[in-house]
This record gives sequence, structure tokens and C-alpha cells, in this order.
Amino acid sequence: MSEPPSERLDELIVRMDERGALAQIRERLDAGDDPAVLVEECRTGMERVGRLYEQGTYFISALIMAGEIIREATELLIPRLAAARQETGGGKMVIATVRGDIHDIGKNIVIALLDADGFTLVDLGVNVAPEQIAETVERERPDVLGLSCLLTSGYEALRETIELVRAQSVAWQPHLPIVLGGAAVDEMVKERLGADAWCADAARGLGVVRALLA
Ligand code: B12
Repeated sequence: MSEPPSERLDELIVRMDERGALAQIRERLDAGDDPAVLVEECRTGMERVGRLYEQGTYFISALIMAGEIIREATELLIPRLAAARQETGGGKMVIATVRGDIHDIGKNIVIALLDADGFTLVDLGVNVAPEQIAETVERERPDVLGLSCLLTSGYEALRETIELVRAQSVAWQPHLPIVLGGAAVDEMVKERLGADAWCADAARGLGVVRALLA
């Protein structure tokens, strides 16, 4: 473990100190810090940026800059996350960010973790229509479907996707497990839309997916 840093990582992200944030991540990785902890600290920073945007203190340019910092951070973190994991699982997941939503940073972290865990991933990318997701599920016949949604305006797309997939997949799988992730989902959304699980961070997501397939 490294010495406690002079400035918190989430604070550097909130201040848009790209160089400082990336330098701290490199140093702490070299000192043996857990990459999953660093991902969580980045997520906290992004959440704070999101809140400042919501309050009108930050503008869209801040979301873009913070997005760029976290994209670079995940480039450093993903290989380390993958290397730190023992392959335990397996199974196949189709994953997508739903229609109308282009956020993909969190989804890509989930993919890296599941891939390192031995999963086969079929990544449809972002802004994916319910029909395309349902067609892919039909073709690939995964063990689990993962849907990412960061916008509250994405609920309708989530609902349509879940209904369509459930209606089609019943022919070969009585109940295909569906797991939701991203800032717009919670227990209530999961219950209302009839998904099987949800999670707010990738590390827990891995446990949730394993539990669904157990
Ligand atoms: C970065 C960012 C952007 C970037 C995205 C870059 C990219 N390539 O993804 C850009 C600048 C493009 C952007 C655009 C917009 N954004 Co934005 N954005 C964010 C921000 C600040 C961070 C998101 C992020 O990457 N977090 C870091 C990752 C690591 O965390 P995560 O996404 O939560 O993912 C973790 C878990 O949720 C989970 N997970 C995620 N997906 C999945 C899937 C599965 C299957 C599983 C198991 C787990 C899982 O694991 C991940 C890792 O731990 C959020 C704030 C927030 N609180 O999330 C706003 C936020 C999501 N954005 C918001 C908005 C409003 C927008 C815009 C509409 C702004 C505008 N006026 O144009 C556009 C939307 C464009 C569109 N059509 O999608 C709002 C949404 C509000 C709402 N209620 O709907 C938020 C919440 C900000 C806010 N508080 O207002 N944004």
C-alpha cells in the first residue's frame, strides 16, 4: 500500500486536474494499491462532477473533460484489474448501453472484469435499439443479458428491451437472467421493469452475475 496521497483522487477529478489524477493513479498502482479501489475513487469523482453539473455549477464541457480523464484513467486501470483477478467463472453475456444513451465508461469496466473472470462477452456498444439487443440474444443465446443505463430518459428503452427479450427468449430459456447497471438504475427500477438484479459498481456486478448463474 502507498502512503496516503496529498490530495484525494476524486478531488483531482472534480478540479479537472488531468495530469495530477493520472500521475496519482500511476504512482499508487506502482505502490501496489488495489486497482478496484482506484476505479471506485474515480467513480466518486465522476459522481461529484455529475452533481455539480446537475446543480448548474458545472457545464456540459465539464462532463466532457471529466469523461476524458476517466477514459484515460480506465486505460491504465483495466489491464491491472484484469491481471488482479483469478479466473473463476465462465458463461456468456450479451451487454449493451440502451437506446438513446451513449455512456460507456462503466460498461467497459464491467466488460473488462467479466472478461478477466472467464466470461465470453458480446458487446453491442452504445445507443442500441431493443430490437437489435433481442436479435443478438436470439442468435447468441447468452446465459445472462447486461444492460447499462445512465439516463433516466432511458427507462422506456430498458422496459421495451426487457419485454422483447423476455417474450422471445422464453422459447429456449424459461427465464433469461437480466442485470442492470449505471447511474439511472436502482432497486425500484429493477423491480418495476422486471429485471433480476442491478448494481452500482462493477466489482459488485461481478458477484451479482456469478450469483445469478449459480
Ligand atoms: C462522463 C459523463 C458523460 C460523458 C460520457 C462519456 C462516455 N464515453 O461514457 C458525456 C460528456 C459524453 C456525457 C453526455 C451526457 N450526459 Co453524462 N455523465 C457523465 C458522468 C459525469 C459520469 C459517468 C461515468 O462514466 N461514471 C464512471 C463509471 C465508472 O461509473 P458508472 O457509469 O456508474 O458505471 C459503474 C456502475 O454503474 C456499473 N455499471 C455500469 N453499467 C453497467 C452494466 C452492467 C450490466 C453492470 C453489471 C454494471 C454496470 O459498473 C460501473 C463500474 O463500477 C455522469 C454522472 C454520474 N453520476 O454517473 C453524467 C450523467 C450520467 N450524464 C448526464 C447527462 C444529463 C448527460 C447529457 C444528456 C448532457 C447533455 N445535456 O448533453 C449527455 C447525454 C448524451 C447521451 N445521449 O447519452 C446525467 C444524467 C441525468 C439523468 N437523470 O438522466 C448525469 C447523471 C449527470 C447529472 N448528475 O446530471 N456524460
